[in-house]
Amino acid sequence: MKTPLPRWGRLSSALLAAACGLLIAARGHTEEPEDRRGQAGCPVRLESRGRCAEGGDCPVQLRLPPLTMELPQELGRIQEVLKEVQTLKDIVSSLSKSCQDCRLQADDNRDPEGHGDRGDDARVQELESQVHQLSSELRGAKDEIHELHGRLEQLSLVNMNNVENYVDSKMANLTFVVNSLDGKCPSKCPSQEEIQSPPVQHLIYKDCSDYYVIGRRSSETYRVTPDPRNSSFEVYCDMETMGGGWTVLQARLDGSTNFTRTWQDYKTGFGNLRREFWLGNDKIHLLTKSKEMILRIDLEDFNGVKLYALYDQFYVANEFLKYRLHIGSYNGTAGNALHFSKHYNHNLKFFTTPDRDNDRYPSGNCGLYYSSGWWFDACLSANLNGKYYHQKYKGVRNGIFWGTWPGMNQSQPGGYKSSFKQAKMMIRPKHFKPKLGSAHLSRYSLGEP
Ligand SMILES: *[C@@H]1O[C@H](CO)[C@@H](O)[C@H](O)[C@H]1NC(C)=O
Ligand SMILES: *[C@@H]1O[C@H](CO)[C@@H](O)[C@H](O)[C@H]1NC(C)=O
Ligand SMILES: *[C@@H]1O[C@H](CO)[C@@H](O)[C@H](O)[C@H]1NC(C)=O
Ligand SMILES: *[C@@H]1O[C@H](CO)[C@@H](O)[C@H](O)[C@H]1NC(C)=O
Ligand SMILES: *[C@@H]1O[C@H](CO)[C@@H](O)[C@H](O)[C@H]1NC(C)=O
Ligand SMILES: [Ca+2]
Repeated sequence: MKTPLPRWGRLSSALLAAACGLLIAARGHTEEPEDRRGQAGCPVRLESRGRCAEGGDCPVQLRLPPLTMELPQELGRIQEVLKEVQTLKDIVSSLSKSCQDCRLQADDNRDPEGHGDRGDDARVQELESQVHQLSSELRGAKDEIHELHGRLEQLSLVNMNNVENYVDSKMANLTFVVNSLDGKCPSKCPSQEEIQSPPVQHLIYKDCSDYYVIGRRSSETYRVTPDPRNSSFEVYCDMETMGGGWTVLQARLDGSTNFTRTWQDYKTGFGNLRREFWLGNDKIHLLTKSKEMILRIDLEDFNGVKLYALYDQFYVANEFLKYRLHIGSYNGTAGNALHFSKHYNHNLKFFTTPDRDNDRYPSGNCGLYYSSGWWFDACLSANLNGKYYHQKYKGVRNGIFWGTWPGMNQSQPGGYKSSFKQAKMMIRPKHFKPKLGSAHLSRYSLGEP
């Protein structure tokens, strides 16, 4: 005999969603953060289903929670890195050859002492061997990844980022070595022009704090190069808040920029750096990779209340890892809405946009429902990219939202939702020390030993 399975697909997803408390996006009136207290994660469930046969035998369904694992697919990236190493090695050997050619020329029309040239030659060989060593270290990194592959159960995203950073720092070092080789050739070498070598970067401002350090104190746009292998780009620097040196990632102040955008828009950034904008996930990734960063969020509501949140660590992974968010511990006055509770936690979540669903809500797209790109959970206790409302509003809570704001918890389901006048996200190196009161620096002690 055959038990019919009517509408199981739909029924099961509804049950699963209910069991996991994931109905937030589907039902506007259940979206308050505190509605979720007391619910554990989605456990393994055994439940009866369908009509019981005579004699009490009932069909039973075993449900396992979905399992998601991050596989170290940077393996593909490593191949690219090794290719890049080969290219760099080729550059080194052609540079080395051109230096030798050039030395012969130089011997013809210069003083016979020529110690410098011999020194350069030795230097080239030394650098070449360094390059070889580095490339074998890169192979070591590859092995390391293979080993990590074998220990998947212990693998967290943070580990992967460490490996990525390790490889990246080796690459940066290698690039640096090759760049310095570029300046070692005797100056009259004619073939030097033909050699395609990376430009030597003399002054690199990785983020706003580097401009602060050289004495720039006005809040405006500056050009930064967080990673010398990528092109530089403009950022807005806040040189006033809490000592200054902040690179602004996001700003809302008047609703002039639409934040309901595609994955591609959030990737490259949009808006006006002097008003409202999203800097762009690729740039945010490079900035947070170049130095250990802290995050500051400033918020102001329409009653003039201004509060802030500080996170002592902030890292956004690359596009391959879906710009996963990593935040450290909280301090501040606005409350820890990015990590509100076990079930409302934006930390370690992927980026989701209306056209790219990477959230933890199984039956829909939080980005579509809440009209923005964000590191959605299932779905949110904070969303600074929501719509800009000029006053309180009703309906779906798709405005700029910070769940720990004073009075936020009192709003009734279906009632008015509060809105924000200003929001700003910015980062600064963790070990940055603002110079407080630099007046004494201009005083020199003259005459005293
Ligand atoms: C490159 O690596 C070598 C050895 O690992 C180290 O001594 C050197 O300081 C590094 N250079 C840069 C620019 O990081
Ligand atoms: C913002 O952009 C979205 C998607 O293009 C569009 O549907 C929406 O109407 C826009 N909102 C405003 C206020 O222009
Ligand atoms: C940096 O370079 C990588 C690889 O070429 C590219 O995918 C990425 O978009 C670049 N990032 C920026 C901010 O230009
Ligand atoms: C939070 O910040 C304040 C002000 O900077 C500081 O005094 C305090 O020690 C910080 N608390 C923690 C837990 O870091
Ligand atoms: C809202 O939160 C505040 C402080 O977090 C608390 O004192 C108050 O009782 C809460 N109100 C409701 C209705 O839960
Ligand atoms: Ca989803």
